[in-house]
Amino acid sequence: MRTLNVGLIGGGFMGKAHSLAYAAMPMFFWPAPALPVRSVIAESNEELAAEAARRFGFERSTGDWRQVVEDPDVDVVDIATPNHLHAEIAVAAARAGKHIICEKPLARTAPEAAQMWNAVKDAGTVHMVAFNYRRTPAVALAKKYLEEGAIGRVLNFRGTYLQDWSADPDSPLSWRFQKDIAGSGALGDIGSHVVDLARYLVGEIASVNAMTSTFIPTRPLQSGGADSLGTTRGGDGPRGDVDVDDEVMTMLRFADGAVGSIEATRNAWGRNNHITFEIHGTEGSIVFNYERRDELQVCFASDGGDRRGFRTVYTGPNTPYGHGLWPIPALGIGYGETKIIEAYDFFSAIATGGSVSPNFKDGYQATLVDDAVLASAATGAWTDVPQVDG
Ligand code: NAI
Ligand code: SOE
Repeated sequence: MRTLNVGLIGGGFMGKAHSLAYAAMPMFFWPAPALPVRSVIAESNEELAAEAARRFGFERSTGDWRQVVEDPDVDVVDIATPNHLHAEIAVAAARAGKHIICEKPLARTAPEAAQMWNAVKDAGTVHMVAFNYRRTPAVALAKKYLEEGAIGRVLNFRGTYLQDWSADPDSPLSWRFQKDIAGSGALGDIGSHVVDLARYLVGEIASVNAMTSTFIPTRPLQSGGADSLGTTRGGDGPRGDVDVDDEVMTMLRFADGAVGSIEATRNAWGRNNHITFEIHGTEGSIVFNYERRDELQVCFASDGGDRRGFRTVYTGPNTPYGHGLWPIPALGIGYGETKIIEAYDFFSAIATGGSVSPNFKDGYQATLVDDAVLASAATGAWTDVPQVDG
C-alpha cells in the first residue's frame, strides 16, 4: 500500500483534528487509499513544534514552515495556521509540487484566494479546502436526496451558524478578532461554512444583500498563542480594538432562481456549534441541525395527507460513508469523523490521480461570496457575486 508523507503546519485546534484524522483514517476506511505518515510538523517556534510532534505523533518537527514546504520527502502539505498565512504557504507549497489541504476560509480576501487557485492550477497537484461539515454523513445524505430529486426543485435555503464562545466581552482579543490575521469575523470564520453548504446543496450564489454588526468593540489583549475559543478570560489589563464583524445576516439569490438566507454569530448564548439548514423544495423539505448530527429530518409531499410530516432518518451503514463508519445507525458521528472522512476523500483523490471538492476553486468562490457580503453590508445594496472561470 502506498504511503504519503504529511507535513502539517500549525499545531492548535486543527493540528489536533487533522493529526487524529491521519492516525484514524485507515482504521475506518480499509483498505486505505494510501497510508498517511505523520512525517513533520511545524509550529511558530522550535519548542512548540517539538511538543506538537510528541503530542500528535509526528516523526520530526521544525519552527520554520518553509522547511516543510521545501522538504523533498513531504508529499502533502496541510495548512492549519491562522488565516493570514494560508496564501503564502499554499503558493510556496504549490510551487514545490506538493498536494495541499488548507483550512477554511481559504484566504482573508478573494484576491488572495485567487493567487492560491492560480498556483495550484499551475502545479497540477491535488488541492482541498477543509470545509469539513459537507462530510457530515447527514449532510451528504441531504445532497443525495437533492440529486435524486426527492424534494423536487429547491425554492429556499435557510442556513445558520450560531455559537456563543465570544459572547463574553472579556474573552480575549485572539487572532479571530483581528482583520489583518482573520480577514473577517463571524462571516469568514463560521458563515463561510454555511456559504459552502449552500453552494454544495443548492448551487452558485448570484447576489447577496447583507448587514453586519460588531457588538463588542474592544477585548482584553492576548499575547500571541492559540485561540482559546472563549475558555479563558482577560483580566483588567489593556484592551484592543475588534475590527471584524461579530454577526452577519444576508439574503441570497441563487443562480438557478432559488432564494435563501444565512445568519452567523459567535455571540448567541446557549448556541454551541449550531449549524442548521432548512431547504424547501417543490416536493418536500429537508432539515439539518449539526447538534443532532446523526439525524436528517425529511418531509415528502408525496406522502398521504394523513401521514405527511417530518420523519427522522438516522445515518448509519446504509447512508453515505457508512461502509467505513460505525455498524449501527445512531451509534454516533462526531467532529472527528468529519475530519477522518475529509482525509479519506483527499487521500483517495491523490491515490487515484483524481480531484476532490471542495477544492481551491470552491474556496476561492466562497471568498468571492464573503467579499460581496461585506461590500453589500457597507452599501446596503444588493451586490452581485463574481463567478470563478475555468
Ligand atoms: P489555533 O489558534 O488553535 O491554532 C493555530 C496554531 O497555528 C497555533 O498553535 C499557532 O502557534 C500556530 N502558528 C501560528 N503561526 C505559525 C507559523 N508561522 N508556523 C507554524 N504554526 C504557526 O487555530 P485553529 O482553531 O487551529 O485554526 C487554524 C485554522 O483552521 C484557521 O484557518 C481556522 O479558520 C481553521 N479552523 C477550521 C475549523 C473547521 O471546522 N474546519 C475549526 C477550527 C479552525
Ligand atoms: C470558531 O468559531 C470555530 O473554531 C471555527 O473557526 C471553525 O471553523 C468551526 O468549525 C468551529 O468553530
